[in-house]
Amino acid sequence: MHLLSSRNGFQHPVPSDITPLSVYQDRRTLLRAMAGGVAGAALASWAQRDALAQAARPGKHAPLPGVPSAVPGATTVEKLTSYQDASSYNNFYEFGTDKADPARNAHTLKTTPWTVAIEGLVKKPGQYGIEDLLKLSAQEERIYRLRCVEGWSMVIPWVGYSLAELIKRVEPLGSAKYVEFVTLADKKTMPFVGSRVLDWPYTEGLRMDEAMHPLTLLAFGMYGEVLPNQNGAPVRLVVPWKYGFKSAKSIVKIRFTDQEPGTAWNKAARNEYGFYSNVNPNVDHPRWSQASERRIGEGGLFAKKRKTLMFNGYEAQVGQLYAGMDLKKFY
Ligand SMILES: Nc1nc2c(c(=O)[nH]1)N[C@H]1C(S)=C(S)[C@@H](COP(=O)(O)O)O[C@H]1N2
Ligand SMILES: [Mo]
Repeated sequence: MHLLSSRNGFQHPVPSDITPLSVYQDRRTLLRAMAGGVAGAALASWAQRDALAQAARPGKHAPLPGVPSAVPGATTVEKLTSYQDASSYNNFYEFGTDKADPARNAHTLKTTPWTVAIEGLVKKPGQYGIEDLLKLSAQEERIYRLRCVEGWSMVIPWVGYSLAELIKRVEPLGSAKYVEFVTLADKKTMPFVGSRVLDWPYTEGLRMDEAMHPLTLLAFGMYGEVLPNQNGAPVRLVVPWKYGFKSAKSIVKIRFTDQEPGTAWNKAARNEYGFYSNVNPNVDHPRWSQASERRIGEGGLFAKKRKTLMFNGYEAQVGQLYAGMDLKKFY
């Protein structure tokens, strides 16, 4: 399947004072060369040094650089979560329900070969190989907050491109109103598939306009490298204005449909998790408040609480998608 037709859609450059990871790395190399020297100290302000320290490539996986994203809102200026935390405190129930389980168990996941099936109400269905998907559009670096429904949040530099790029390429029919994401459910490599916590495979869904929103990211990497298995290798979704569980990991199928698709957590607890699952400090989970969060890396359970922002801080970009909807009803 050939996906590499010319890239349409031009990009509006936006002002950004964020230095891309690759530039940090170059500076870091330069600083190393000047190690210990007075000139080195003068060159790097303390703030710069912090940035250098936090943006160093972890060196655990193959490099996957991305150009800084020009999508409005795609880069927050907050301090990054450490790679160590982002890759060891995870939700990936196929590998266990404890936050430490995915990092411990996901080494069995086989990510090559990998294909993603495109199905349903679409002109160009088919099996798309991961290598073709990787090259379909320029890889961008985006720094997103990810807010889990359980109340913790992280700030992660993802690498990927807008899901919209893929969607445009496969040409959904006018009748397609929703997109369903189906993830791998392989009993041989995923020890908890078959357990009764969830219905397998784990599935998720978005309304077509949500799926087409430029902030909806098809992610292949983080911290300048390909995704670790526990973070959803080789390809996952990141929908930054929704609770973390909408960001389906290890996707094997994308299906276009005219019906609102079922979703893993809605099937498991209908009154607790709705289809939309937009981050909303004003709508409580039936068993707890959603008004505040703790940032991972700021002291665990003792971390100070931060106020959760409407749509996780992406209201300016996505609020319009929900104009006129009762968000208490469509939770
Ligand atoms: N296939 C699959 N995808 C999944 C999950 C899962 O259990 N299985 N957990 C979700 C939840 S609840 C969250 S918070 C995020 C966590 O992503 P991270 O571990 O990369 O931070 O992944 C989401 N995607
Ligand atoms: Mo989550």
